[in-house]
Amino acid sequence: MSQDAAKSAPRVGVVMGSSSDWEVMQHAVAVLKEFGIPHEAKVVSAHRMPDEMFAYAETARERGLVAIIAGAGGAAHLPGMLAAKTIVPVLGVPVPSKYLRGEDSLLSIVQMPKGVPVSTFAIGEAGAANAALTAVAMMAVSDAALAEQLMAFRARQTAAAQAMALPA
Ligand code: RP5
Repeated sequence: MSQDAAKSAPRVGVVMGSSSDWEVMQHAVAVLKEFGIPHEAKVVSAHRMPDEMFAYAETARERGLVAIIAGAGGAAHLPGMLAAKTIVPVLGVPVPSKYLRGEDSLLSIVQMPKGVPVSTFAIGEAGAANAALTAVAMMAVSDAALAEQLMAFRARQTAAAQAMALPA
C-alpha cells in the first residue's frame, strides 16, 4: 500500500444491518467527519449477508480498522457476530425498532456473554454519536493532535452549558 493510500485508508468502519438504519447511523459518520477520521460506511446485514459479515470482520484488522461501529435493530446480532470474528473493538449501537422502540435492539446487543465483548451505547442518535466519540477517544490515546481536538470539543460543550439561561 502506498503512503497516500495508507493515509486515507479507513481507520473506523461504520456498518449497519439495513439502509433504514442510516437515519441513526449517519450521526456516527458526522462525528468521524468532524474529527477528520478516515472511515467507511456500509450495509452489512448479519442475517441477509452472513458471508459478507464474516469477511468484513475477518479482514478488519489487516485493513487497519481500529474500531467497528455496528448499528442494528430488532434481534440485533450484527455487533455480537462481528465481535465473534475479530479482536478489533466493536462498538454497538441499538437502532430504534418499529414495535419495541429499540429496547429489543439494546438488550440483544448489550447482553453479550462473558468473553466476547461489545461496547454498547444508548439507543438511537446519541448512541451513534457517542460510539464515534469513543472511537475518537481510543485513537486520541496515541495521537496528541486528536486529543487536543477532543478536548476543544468538550470545552465547547462546557461553554454552551455555562451560557444556558432559563426563562425568568
Ligand atoms: C435489522 O432489521 C436492521 O438493522 C434494521 O434495523 C431492521 C429492519 O431492517 P429493514 O427491514 O428496514 O431492512 O436487520
